[in-house]
Amino acid sequence: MEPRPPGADSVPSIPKPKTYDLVIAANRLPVDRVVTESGATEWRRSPGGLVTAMDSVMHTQPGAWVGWAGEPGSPPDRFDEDGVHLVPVGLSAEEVHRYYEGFSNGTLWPIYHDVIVAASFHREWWAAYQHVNQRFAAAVAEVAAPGARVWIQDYQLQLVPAYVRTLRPDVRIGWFNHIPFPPVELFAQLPWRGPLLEGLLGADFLGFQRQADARNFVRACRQLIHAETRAGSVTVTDGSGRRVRAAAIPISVDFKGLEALAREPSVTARMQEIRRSLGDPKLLMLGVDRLDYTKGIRHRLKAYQELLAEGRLGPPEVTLVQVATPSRERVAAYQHLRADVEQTVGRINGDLGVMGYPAVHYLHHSYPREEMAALFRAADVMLVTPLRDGMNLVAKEYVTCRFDLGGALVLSEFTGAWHELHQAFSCNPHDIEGLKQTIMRAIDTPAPEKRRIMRALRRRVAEHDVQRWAARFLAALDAAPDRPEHGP
Ligand code: ADQ
Repeated sequence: MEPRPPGADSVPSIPKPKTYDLVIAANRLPVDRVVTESGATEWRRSPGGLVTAMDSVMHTQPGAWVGWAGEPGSPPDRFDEDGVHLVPVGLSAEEVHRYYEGFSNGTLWPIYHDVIVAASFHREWWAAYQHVNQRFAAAVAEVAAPGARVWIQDYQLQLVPAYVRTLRPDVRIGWFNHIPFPPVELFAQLPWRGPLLEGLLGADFLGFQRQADARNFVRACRQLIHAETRAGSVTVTDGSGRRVRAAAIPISVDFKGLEALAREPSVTARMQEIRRSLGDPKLLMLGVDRLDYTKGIRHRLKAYQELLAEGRLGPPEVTLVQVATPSRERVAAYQHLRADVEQTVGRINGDLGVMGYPAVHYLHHSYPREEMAALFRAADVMLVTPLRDGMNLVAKEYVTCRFDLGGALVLSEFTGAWHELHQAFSCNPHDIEGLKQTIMRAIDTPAPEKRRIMRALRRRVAEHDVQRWAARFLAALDAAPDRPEHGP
């Protein structure tokens, strides 16, 4: 036996990174970097449904979250925040342009939303998408404990499931699509349709907002890569016989938390102040959206404009508040949309406003949750009119805040939310005449009937909240693995 070198026992080993039984991967980390008044940098939790949902599953077991910190350049070191281990993934400015603004939001987003605007195809965007997805997968592989559950989010990371499987065949991989999955006729336009499907098939379980989305995915696998499929599952084409499950698990909101916030006396006071500051209108209508061409803001404004022009509605009795959160401001289609919406608002106010009472109050800001809750409570009619939307959480947030059973929800048939909230005042936003009639019906329906509708809508959201969504997803992921050596 070789003599051991002196001091061998005391040679320090390089510490391995800590690993976690649950790893989330999402395009963004759940925090934003803020610079305080003293010039110090700190991280603040970005409030959002996904963060709340993950709180509910991470309080029993510590988890890690892999994502981009939101600014180009080298990433900050890993750190812990509110009991979650955050693993920043770095993106160069060029990658932000090609992977995020380009492939994710200029190629995939339009194709997955019915090509409301034309999609752009660029090979260098696709190359960047692949590289960035590989980097996310490497970060996941490094922090996942043996046999961990890995939950990948959304359309920006569709190749991550297969990359992770190659690096870490021991982990269990789930992916959830927050946006629609398009019909095969549209998906087939993508020059990289095969690799995208193969990327997703690296998962054990794929979750979608609607059954129709899961069906579209299964059909795309059958028609475009000739995979063997059954209702709700696809057999991968690598000859292993492994089956991947695909099912609908619709996302929701934190019903209890948001309702408690809406009941706060400060929110009630703010709600009254909002109505007063708008001149105490008899009827307040509200739209709240990211400024995105999928949200049907132009169609909504057109219907409203015609109702005003026909004298069926008008200020000072009636007003519309349209809150439009700034979004993807470096993408051309979003710049055009903003210019168009702002011009239309200007025209409506110029033609149809009265002194001191604009017909539309347009706000291009992001607001804290308290302000949103106050706005929802103040609104007599909530207009949710997307042309296509995976779910639309605004619809669910509105009914959550209406514990008084007041208000009326106008909801587009083309949202995932409509499949759960079909008692709402349904509309097809492409049909401007029909949309006008629906708005008038939402206004004119007697209060007792509106209360009955609101009670039914609230019951649905209360029973299917975001905590239940996360628990259902993870239960489906645990049940999913279907390896030939273990499976039937
Ligand atoms: P989004 O397209 O961003 O999400 P949505 O579901 O409506 O759409 O969620 C927007 C969120 O931002 C809501 O929580 C809303 O309250 C908030 N918000 C909007 N405007 C705001 C403002 N001015 N200030 C502060 N907050 C504001 C994607 C899909 C959706 C899917 C979600 C979740 O496109 O279809 O419902 O993911 O899966």
